[in-house]
Amino acid sequence: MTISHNLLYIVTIFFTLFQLVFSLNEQMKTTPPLPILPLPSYSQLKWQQREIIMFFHFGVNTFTDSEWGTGHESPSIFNPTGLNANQWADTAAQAGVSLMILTAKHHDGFCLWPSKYTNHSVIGSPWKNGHGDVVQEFVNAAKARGIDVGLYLSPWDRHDSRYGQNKEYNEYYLAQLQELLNRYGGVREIWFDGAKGSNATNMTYYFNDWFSMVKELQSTINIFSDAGPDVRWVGNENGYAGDTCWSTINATSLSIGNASIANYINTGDSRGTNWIPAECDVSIRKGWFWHKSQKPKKLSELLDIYYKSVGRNCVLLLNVPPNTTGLISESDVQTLKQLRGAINTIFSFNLAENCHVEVSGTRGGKNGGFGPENVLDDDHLWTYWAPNEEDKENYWIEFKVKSGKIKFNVVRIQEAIGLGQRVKEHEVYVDGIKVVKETTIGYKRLHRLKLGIVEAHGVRIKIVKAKGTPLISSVGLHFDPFWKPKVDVTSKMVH
Ligand code: FUL
Repeated sequence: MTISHNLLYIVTIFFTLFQLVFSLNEQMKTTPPLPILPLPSYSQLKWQQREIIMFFHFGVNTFTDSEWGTGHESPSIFNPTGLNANQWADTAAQAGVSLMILTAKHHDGFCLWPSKYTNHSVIGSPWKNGHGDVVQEFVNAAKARGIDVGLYLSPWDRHDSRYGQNKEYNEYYLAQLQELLNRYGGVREIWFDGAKGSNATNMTYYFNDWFSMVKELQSTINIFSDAGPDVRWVGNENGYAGDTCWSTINATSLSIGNASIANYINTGDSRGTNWIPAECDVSIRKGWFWHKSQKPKKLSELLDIYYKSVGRNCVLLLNVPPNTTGLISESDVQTLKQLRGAINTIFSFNLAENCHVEVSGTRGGKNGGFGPENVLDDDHLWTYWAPNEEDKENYWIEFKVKSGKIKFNVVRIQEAIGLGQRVKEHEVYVDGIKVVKETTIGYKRLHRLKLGIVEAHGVRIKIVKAKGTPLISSVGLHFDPFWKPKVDVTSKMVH
């Protein structure tokens, strides 16, 4: 071989190697950014995506027209002659609900299942001659429709004589927890409230024992209480989360059942080290139990609740109480149908899809896998726009209408919370005019524009402050025909 042959040989090898490295580089995607702790657990992420959960308050109160039973009710008054849990589950399915929670026992102590540890239950009722089990029927109906179940077992018990004696009552309560969590298959949420009898303020609930037992028996369950450990209370029963709402809190210093924590849990804590997102419990009627004299809330009220719960990074726990027949009243069924219909009307169409999307920058450049196209796909968790870290505090994403204008009044923004909740401050501009200046985003933030309906060429979302790089998983521009702002100042907008 001559020298020139050798040279040619070496050049060819170099060229092939170069091509190989180049093509590998082409295929290689940029890595996702590091998470910002704390993170949600697998079960908390599933819970968050449910958006609406249905609550069923049912028991002796249904028959005595009361909210808090005394504990002295005779089981013989519990007689829901037409009870049909399939109708409850059909109502839930129709409302797009994937989890339904039942009051297995409320403060009156009456058990909707035949507990081995008390006679104060369905055993003593004429319903099915004492052979009925509401919890079982509830579970069967839900499972048949692919709906998950949750249970509420009231710690406060106004019937049982052991209440007030710490050891005896905690043993009784734990025994019932074991019955419920062993007997009825998978339970996805368990609901504990901290209420106590005024005559038994010394009663101590052994929450640590209860929580450990629950986790031992049900691996994918979420435990709800004022302060978690998995889901926290939102601090009120109107269904309203704070305008600022972090999924994080510092839980260790919080005591369950103490009203003084209401404000803290309403907004959460940007510096919280525990991921414990909030659930907004509210009833479709005034009371939690069914009362002949009460009617369901209006659609506009329920939509307001939806925007202030789901639209503020929370899950809505909507109570729909069965009546004395054992059915969900037709007026409630119709109201829920309207609510689901309205939510679908508003959110099934995203006007941002008619727009070009521009951004301040993208992690890993155009082909890195973190481009703005990710905010318009169906994955609201694991595909997201990640801005370029260099653009610190000047992150923006803009939607420009391809032709003409878009008409909308709702802006939806979602963070990729699988990597932590990050955004502290954000703003929305419509054709250059600031229309929203708010704080947190979280899993889902919905802004109904105070201006009312706007017609615009472009919308820009600015992330003003965040813990690290913000990760935006979805954006929507929607039209809500049901919403009428109090003052319509559309005419004041300058285009
Ligand atoms: C509270 C209870 O006192 C109410 O009766 C209702 O069950 C509500 C959901 O929780 O703690």
